[in-house]
Amino acid sequence: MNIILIGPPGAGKGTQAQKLVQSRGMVQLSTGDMLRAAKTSGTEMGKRVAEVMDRGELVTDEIVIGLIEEKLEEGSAGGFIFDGFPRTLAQADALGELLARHDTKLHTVIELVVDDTALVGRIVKRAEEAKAAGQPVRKDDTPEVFDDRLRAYYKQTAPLLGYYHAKGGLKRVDGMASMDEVAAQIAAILDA
Ligand code: B4P
Repeated sequence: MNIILIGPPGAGKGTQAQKLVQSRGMVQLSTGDMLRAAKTSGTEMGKRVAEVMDRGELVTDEIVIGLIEEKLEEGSAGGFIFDGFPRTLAQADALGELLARHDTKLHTVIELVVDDTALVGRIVKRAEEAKAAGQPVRKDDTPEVFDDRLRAYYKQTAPLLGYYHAKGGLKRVDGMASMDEVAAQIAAILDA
Protein backbone atom coordinates (compact mmCIF):
# COMPACT_ATOMS: atom_id res chain seq x y z
CA MET A 1 0.00 0.00 0.00
CA ASN A 2 1.50 3.35 -1.06
CA ILE A 3 0.20 6.55 0.51
CA ILE A 4 0.90 10.28 0.43
CA LEU A 5 0.76 12.47 3.54
CA ILE A 6 0.06 16.04 2.47
CA GLY A 7 -0.39 19.22 4.49
CA PRO A 8 1.24 22.56 5.29
CA PRO A 9 4.67 22.79 6.96
CA GLY A 10 4.46 21.56 10.54
CA ALA A 11 1.17 19.73 9.96
CA GLY A 12 2.69 16.54 11.35
CA LYS A 13 3.51 14.59 8.19
CA GLY A 14 6.88 13.41 9.52
CA THR A 15 5.39 12.63 12.93
CA GLN A 16 2.63 10.43 11.47
CA ALA A 17 4.94 8.79 8.92
CA GLN A 18 7.17 7.63 11.79
CA LYS A 19 4.18 6.06 13.53
CA LEU A 20 3.23 4.20 10.35
CA VAL A 21 6.78 2.90 9.94
CA GLN A 22 6.60 1.47 13.46
CA SER A 23 3.05 0.09 13.29
CA ARG A 24 2.94 -1.20 9.70
CA GLY A 25 6.48 -1.73 8.50
CA MET A 26 6.04 0.79 5.73
CA VAL A 27 9.02 2.72 4.34
CA GLN A 28 9.02 6.50 4.88
CA LEU A 29 10.29 8.58 1.98
CA SER A 30 10.68 12.09 3.39
CA THR A 31 12.08 14.48 0.82
CA GLY A 32 12.69 16.97 3.66
CA ASP A 33 14.95 14.45 5.45
CA MET A 34 16.69 13.49 2.19
CA LEU A 35 17.35 17.13 1.37
CA ARG A 36 18.62 17.86 4.89
CA ALA A 37 21.06 14.95 4.44
CA ALA A 38 22.13 16.38 1.06
CA LYS A 39 22.70 19.79 2.71
CA THR A 40 25.35 18.35 5.01
CA SER A 41 27.05 16.27 2.29
CA GLY A 42 29.44 19.10 1.35
CA THR A 43 28.70 18.68 -2.37
CA GLU A 44 27.86 21.53 -4.78
CA MET A 45 24.32 20.19 -4.98
CA GLY A 46 24.14 20.21 -1.17
CA LYS A 47 25.16 23.87 -1.04
CA ARG A 48 22.50 24.86 -3.57
CA VAL A 49 19.88 22.88 -1.66
CA ALA A 50 20.87 24.53 1.64
CA GLU A 51 20.41 28.05 0.25
CA VAL A 52 16.94 27.27 -1.10
CA MET A 53 15.72 25.41 2.00
CA ASP A 54 17.00 28.05 4.42
CA ARG A 55 14.92 30.64 2.53
CA GLY A 56 11.81 28.48 2.93
CA GLU A 57 11.47 27.91 -0.82
CA LEU A 58 11.04 24.66 -2.71
CA VAL A 59 14.03 22.80 -4.14
CA THR A 60 13.83 22.09 -7.90
CA ASP A 61 11.55 19.31 -9.09
CA GLU A 62 14.46 17.65 -10.91
CA ILE A 63 16.50 17.15 -7.72
CA VAL A 64 13.58 15.92 -5.63
CA ILE A 65 12.22 13.54 -8.27
CA GLY A 66 15.72 12.09 -8.71
CA LEU A 67 15.95 11.39 -4.96
CA ILE A 68 12.59 9.61 -4.92
CA GLU A 69 13.39 7.59 -8.04
CA GLU A 70 16.53 6.17 -6.38
CA LYS A 71 14.58 5.09 -3.29
CA LEU A 72 11.76 3.47 -5.26
CA GLU A 73 14.32 1.20 -6.90
CA GLU A 74 15.01 -0.30 -3.46
CA GLY A 75 11.36 -1.45 -3.14
CA SER A 76 9.24 -1.91 0.00
CA ALA A 77 7.13 -4.96 0.87
CA GLY A 78 4.97 -2.90 3.27
CA GLY A 79 4.56 -0.01 0.84
CA PHE A 80 5.84 3.55 0.78
CA ILE A 81 4.73 6.62 2.73
CA PHE A 82 5.46 9.71 0.64
CA ASP A 83 6.06 12.37 3.31
CA GLY A 84 6.33 15.91 1.92
CA PHE A 85 6.38 14.64 -1.66
CA PRO A 86 4.91 15.53 -4.12
CA ARG A 87 4.86 19.28 -3.46
CA THR A 88 4.18 20.50 -7.02
CA LEU A 89 2.01 19.33 -9.91
CA ALA A 90 5.13 18.32 -11.86
CA GLN A 91 6.22 16.13 -8.94
CA ALA A 92 2.73 14.58 -8.75
CA ASP A 93 2.83 13.68 -12.45
CA ALA A 94 6.33 12.25 -12.06
CA LEU A 95 5.26 10.14 -9.09
CA GLY A 96 2.34 8.68 -11.07
CA GLU A 97 4.72 7.70 -13.87
CA LEU A 98 7.34 6.24 -11.51
CA LEU A 99 4.77 4.10 -9.70
CA ALA A 100 3.32 2.85 -12.98
CA ARG A 101 6.83 1.92 -14.12
CA HIS A 102 7.18 -0.17 -10.95
CA ASP A 103 3.79 -1.84 -11.57
CA THR A 104 2.27 -0.28 -8.49
CA LYS A 105 -0.01 2.64 -7.65
CA LEU A 106 -1.21 5.02 -4.96
CA HIS A 107 -3.71 3.71 -2.46
CA THR A 108 -4.69 6.93 -0.67
CA VAL A 109 -3.70 10.57 -0.28
CA ILE A 110 -4.24 11.81 3.27
CA GLU A 111 -4.48 15.54 3.99
CA LEU A 112 -3.59 16.71 7.51
CA VAL A 113 -5.76 19.76 8.14
CA VAL A 114 -4.29 22.25 10.65
CA ASP A 115 -4.99 25.96 11.33
CA ASP A 116 -2.24 28.29 10.11
CA THR A 117 -1.91 29.91 13.54
CA ALA A 118 -1.30 26.54 15.22
CA LEU A 119 1.40 25.68 12.67
CA VAL A 120 3.72 28.54 13.50
CA GLY A 121 3.33 27.73 17.22
CA ARG A 122 4.48 24.14 16.58
CA ILE A 123 7.51 25.25 14.59
CA VAL A 124 8.59 27.75 17.25
CA LYS A 125 8.12 25.08 19.93
CA ARG A 126 10.25 22.60 17.97
CA ALA A 127 13.03 25.19 17.66
CA GLU A 128 12.88 26.01 21.40
CA GLU A 129 12.97 22.33 22.36
CA ALA A 130 15.94 21.65 20.09
CA LYS A 131 17.83 24.63 21.57
CA ALA A 132 17.08 23.51 25.15
CA ALA A 133 18.35 20.01 24.33
CA GLY A 134 21.53 21.38 22.74
CA GLN A 135 20.50 19.99 19.35
CA PRO A 136 20.83 21.85 16.04
CA VAL A 137 17.90 24.15 15.26
CA ARG A 138 16.54 24.02 11.69
CA LYS A 139 17.35 27.32 9.96
CA ASP A 140 13.87 27.34 8.40
CA ASP A 141 12.14 26.97 11.79
CA THR A 142 11.78 30.72 12.46
CA PRO A 143 8.50 32.67 12.27
CA GLU A 144 9.89 34.79 9.37
CA VAL A 145 10.98 31.85 7.18
CA PHE A 146 7.87 29.96 8.21
CA ASP A 147 5.70 32.62 6.51
CA ASP A 148 7.56 31.92 3.24
CA ARG A 149 7.18 28.16 3.68
CA LEU A 150 3.45 28.59 4.22
CA ARG A 151 3.16 30.82 1.14
CA ALA A 152 5.03 28.21 -0.93
CA TYR A 153 2.58 25.59 0.36
CA TYR A 154 -0.53 27.52 -0.66
CA LYS A 155 0.91 28.56 -4.02
CA GLN A 156 2.61 25.36 -5.17
CA THR A 157 1.35 22.43 -3.09
CA ALA A 158 -2.29 23.17 -2.18
CA PRO A 159 -3.36 22.78 -5.88
CA LEU A 160 -2.49 19.09 -5.47
CA LEU A 161 -5.52 18.70 -3.21
CA GLY A 162 -7.78 19.36 -6.21
CA TYR A 163 -5.59 17.14 -8.39
CA TYR A 164 -5.97 14.13 -6.08
CA HIS A 165 -9.60 14.88 -5.24
CA ALA A 166 -10.37 14.69 -8.97
CA LYS A 167 -8.60 11.32 -9.13
CA GLY A 168 -10.82 10.11 -6.26
CA GLY A 169 -8.19 9.21 -3.66
CA LEU A 170 -8.15 12.17 -1.25
CA LYS A 171 -9.08 11.75 2.44
CA ARG A 172 -8.84 14.35 5.21
CA VAL A 173 -7.94 14.01 8.88
CA ASP A 174 -8.16 16.56 11.69
CA GLY A 175 -4.50 17.46 12.22
CA MET A 176 -5.43 19.70 15.17
CA ALA A 177 -6.13 16.60 17.28
CA SER A 178 -3.46 14.96 19.47
CA MET A 179 -0.75 12.95 17.70
CA ASP A 180 -2.32 9.64 18.81
CA GLU A 181 -5.79 10.73 17.70
CA VAL A 182 -4.45 11.74 14.29
CA ALA A 183 -2.74 8.33 14.05
CA ALA A 184 -6.06 6.62 14.88
CA GLN A 185 -7.87 8.58 12.15
CA ILE A 186 -5.20 7.57 9.62
CA ALA A 187 -5.39 3.92 10.72
CA ALA A 188 -9.18 3.96 10.24
CA ILE A 189 -8.72 5.19 6.66
CA LEU A 190 -6.08 2.59 5.82
CA ASP A 191 -8.11 -0.26 7.37
CA ALA A 192 -11.43 0.72 5.77
P1 B4P B 1 9.74 19.03 5.48
O1 B4P B 1 10.88 18.35 6.11
O2 B4P B 1 8.79 18.20 4.70
O3 B4P B 1 9.08 19.77 6.71
P2 B4P B 1 7.69 20.21 7.23
O4 B4P B 1 6.70 20.37 6.12
O5 B4P B 1 8.03 21.41 8.03
O6 B4P B 1 7.23 19.18 8.34
P3 B4P B 1 6.08 18.13 8.76
O7 B4P B 1 4.70 18.38 8.28
O8 B4P B 1 6.67 16.78 8.48
O9 B4P B 1 5.99 18.41 10.32
P4 B4P B 1 6.45 17.55 11.58
O10 B4P B 1 5.84 16.19 11.64
O11 B4P B 1 7.95 17.61 11.62
O12 B4P B 1 10.25 20.20 4.48
C1 B4P B 1 11.29 21.14 4.78
C2 B4P B 1 11.79 21.87 3.51
O13 B4P B 1 12.40 20.92 2.59
C3 B4P B 1 10.75 22.59 2.64
O14 B4P B 1 10.45 23.90 3.11
C4 B4P B 1 11.49 22.63 1.24
O15 B4P B 1 12.46 23.65 1.19
C5 B4P B 1 12.20 21.30 1.21
N1 B4P B 1 11.40 20.23 0.53
C6 B4P B 1 10.94 19.09 1.14
N2 B4P B 1 10.27 18.33 0.25
C7 B4P B 1 10.30 18.99 -0.94
C8 B4P B 1 9.76 18.70 -2.23
N3 B4P B 1 9.04 17.58 -2.47
N4 B4P B 1 9.97 19.61 -3.24
C9 B4P B 1 10.69 20.72 -3.04
N5 B4P B 1 11.23 21.04 -1.83
C10 B4P B 1 11.04 20.20 -0.78
O16 B4P B 1 5.81 18.35 12.79
C11 B4P B 1 6.21 19.66 13.14
C12 B4P B 1 6.10 19.87 14.64
O17 B4P B 1 4.75 19.74 15.10
C13 B4P B 1 6.92 18.85 15.45
O18 B4P B 1 7.59 19.56 16.46
C14 B4P B 1 5.87 17.90 16.04
O19 B4P B 1 6.27 17.39 17.28
C15 B4P B 1 4.65 18.80 16.17
N6 B4P B 1 3.39 18.07 15.99
C16 B4P B 1 3.14 17.11 15.04
N7 B4P B 1 1.87 16.65 15.16
C17 B4P B 1 1.28 17.36 16.19
C18 B4P B 1 -0.02 17.33 16.81
N8 B4P B 1 -1.01 16.52 16.35
N9 B4P B 1 -0.25 18.19 17.81
C19 B4P B 1 0.73 19.03 18.27
N10 B4P B 1 1.98 19.09 17.75
C20 B4P B 1 2.27 18.26 16.72
